[in-house]
Amino acid sequence: MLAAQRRLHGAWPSALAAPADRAPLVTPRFSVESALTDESVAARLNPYLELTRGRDAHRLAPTLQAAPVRLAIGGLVERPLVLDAGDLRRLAPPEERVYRQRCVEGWAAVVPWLGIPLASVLRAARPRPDARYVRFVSAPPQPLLAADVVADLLVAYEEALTLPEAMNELTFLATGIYGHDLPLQHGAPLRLVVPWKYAHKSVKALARIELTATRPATTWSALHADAVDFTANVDPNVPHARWPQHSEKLLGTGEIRPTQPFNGYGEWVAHLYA
Ligand SMILES: Nc1nc2c(c(=O)[nH]1)N[C@H]1C(S)=C(S)[C@@H](COP(=O)(O)O)O[C@H]1N2
Ligand SMILES: [Mo]
Repeated sequence: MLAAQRRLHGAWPSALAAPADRAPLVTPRFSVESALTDESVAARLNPYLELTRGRDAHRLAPTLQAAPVRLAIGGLVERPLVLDAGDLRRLAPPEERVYRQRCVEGWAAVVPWLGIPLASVLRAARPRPDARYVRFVSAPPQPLLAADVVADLLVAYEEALTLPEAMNELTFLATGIYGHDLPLQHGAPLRLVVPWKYAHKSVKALARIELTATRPATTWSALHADAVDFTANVDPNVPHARWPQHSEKLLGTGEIRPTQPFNGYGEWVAHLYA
């Protein structure tokens, strides 16, 4: 599996590709037991509330253009930053990470991301001692739709983590997927990936990060009366009103498998909640 992953995404033409076009580091300690989800399947079931109320963001992708990477980090930091792709590349070597993905609606996938740890960006901004939460805000590509359709869509999507969650080595900023830059429906040009949490925490088209002292409001809980709690850790033992959580269905193969606590990442994150 590992050797196959290495070959799969050898040279990576992407926003984060090193000048000499070196392959990204593969991060084997996070590798996953099951096969990658077929890319054509993963790229066709994409909740994206700024673009559509359906799951079909890929249909809109051809009519949209992703902005270049531009990430602002502010709030309770010593050093507010605005970073482009070159800045991110200088902060940390790009890595390829194969992560499990789990949506609260019950589907799961296994996806290879390219990016850098979020912690390297946060450290560069130097969080102040009073910072306790990290807020993430999207700036999606503007849909070229009729005004009455647009009125029903979100202008921006917001999520948040605690600072220790955001600093965890698993928390990832991705510019690429399956060996190329992110397509629009997966969150171009830059997205958050938090693999031990339900995927609504993983903000697409991430543009702004703000460190705060109090817990920020989040889009998912504002929209859904039956939303999971703020933490939104994948947990088979916490039932959900609408979707069973003890098992999950893999995209593509349709395999039903048991849901794992922390989506299988307890080794890295269980201590955060002990
Ligand atoms: N900006 C933004 N990010 C978002 C969403 C969204 O609506 N807008 N949906 C979330 C949800 S509910 C899921 S399941 C994942 C899906 O990511 P994927 O389409 O790359 O699989 O994106 C998350 N990130
Ligand atoms: Mo989701």
